[in-house]
Amino acid sequence: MTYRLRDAVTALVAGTAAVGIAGTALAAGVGQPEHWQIAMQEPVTEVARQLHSFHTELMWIITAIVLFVLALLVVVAVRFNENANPTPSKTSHNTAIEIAWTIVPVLVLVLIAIPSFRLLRNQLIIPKADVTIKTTGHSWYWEYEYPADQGGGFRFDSNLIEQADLKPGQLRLLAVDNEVVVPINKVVRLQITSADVIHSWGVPSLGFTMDAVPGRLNEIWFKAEREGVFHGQCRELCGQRHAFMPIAVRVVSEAAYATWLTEAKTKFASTATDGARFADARR
Ligand SMILES: [Cu+2]
Repeated sequence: MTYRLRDAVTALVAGTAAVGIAGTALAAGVGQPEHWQIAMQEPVTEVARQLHSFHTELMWIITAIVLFVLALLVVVAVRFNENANPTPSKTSHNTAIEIAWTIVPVLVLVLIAIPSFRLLRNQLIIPKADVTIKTTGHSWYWEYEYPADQGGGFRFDSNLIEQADLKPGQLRLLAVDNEVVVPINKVVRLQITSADVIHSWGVPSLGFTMDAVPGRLNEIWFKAEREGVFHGQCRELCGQRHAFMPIAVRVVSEAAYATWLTEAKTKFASTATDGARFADARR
């Protein structure tokens, strides 16, 4: 019994220490997972930072509750076992305690709800967008469309690079042939839908995940504060190749974005004929 108790306490202390560290030093991976990572990937948007601090706050609350319950269990085991307390009390009700153990959890939930709803509001209320992009989930790849009125007017597919074709530096199962390119420090509104089953577009460093549902247009937004490539994956179990439809967002300077737009217009399919295409499809 004693060694089990000691193990439990050791595990709890280690867990608590990990939680503390996870909030700061071991936040690992910029835009990608890393070996032995125990914390979330580094945030590159305000919302992702808020998500992380909310996560850390919750871990402290959970840890306090676990330690409190553990302390109660220890008291019960030590003071009220058969040897220490041969004649048990026949008490079955205590109004004061019953009121307390109803109200205290309610207060804890309210305490959690306030920052939670604040975060949801920040995620769901989309600020005025500088760039709008639409993505469509397909089984099993992502399609991106840059509307003509945003300086785009093209669309392309973003497919996984198979392991045999990886170049040095490209990540297995995360690298794609065509990355979504967005400018740094600009509000990007991403419209998300699906052409077949439910997928989900999510990039941990950006702090967003959103379902891609056929027949529905969902929206998220992000304002990336750092240049680089940020990886994500489909986050809805969507079928056989669910694990093979990664997401790669490349954040670049405004000048580089303008250059990329010009190149992309010649490289990718134009959306100018979409009206005719869909009319054809309906016939
Ligand atoms: Cu999917």
